[in-house]
Amino acid sequence: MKLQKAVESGDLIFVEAEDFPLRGDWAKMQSTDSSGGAYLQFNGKNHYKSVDEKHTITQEITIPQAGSYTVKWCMRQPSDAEGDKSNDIWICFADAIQKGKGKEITGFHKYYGRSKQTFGFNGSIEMGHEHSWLSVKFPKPGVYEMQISGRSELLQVDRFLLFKNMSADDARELAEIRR
Ligand SMILES: [Ca+2]
Repeated sequence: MKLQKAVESGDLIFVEAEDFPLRGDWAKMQSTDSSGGAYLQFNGKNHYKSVDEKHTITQEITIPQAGSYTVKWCMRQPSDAEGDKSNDIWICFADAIQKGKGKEITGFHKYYGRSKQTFGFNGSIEMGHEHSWLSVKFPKPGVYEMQISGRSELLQVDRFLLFKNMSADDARELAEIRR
């Protein structure tokens, strides 16, 4: 019931990665161990330096209430990847207010996590040499654009979670209930 309440109140929003329209070297993979039965995999080369428009995909998300949300994801690295390889994307919420370390930031940022074997709940941005959770403020209810772009090869994204009025541990717990 707690999960249903969080979703209905708009405090918790799930965005399945496989619902993004495919573009560039992103591929949809079917898998029973992922939420919604599928995930996205980036089959392109590494794009560590800058965002490549060819691999940028945009999804419209509906935000029921104004507010500031923390952005986490469930991701997985291929099992034979080195520890910090195949673990990141570029992310941008162009028409909302993005914040890292409490400061307003703009454009795309590196967004990363670490998890092997299973899809792990995590997600931070790197701004220069600083690391931070990503927070996004939506000034009013409505439809906003969420963009991701390929950064490291073979990275797997199951879904994103946007949440407010709860801790990350609460969000992780609710995410585990809704596989
Ligand atoms: Ca999924």
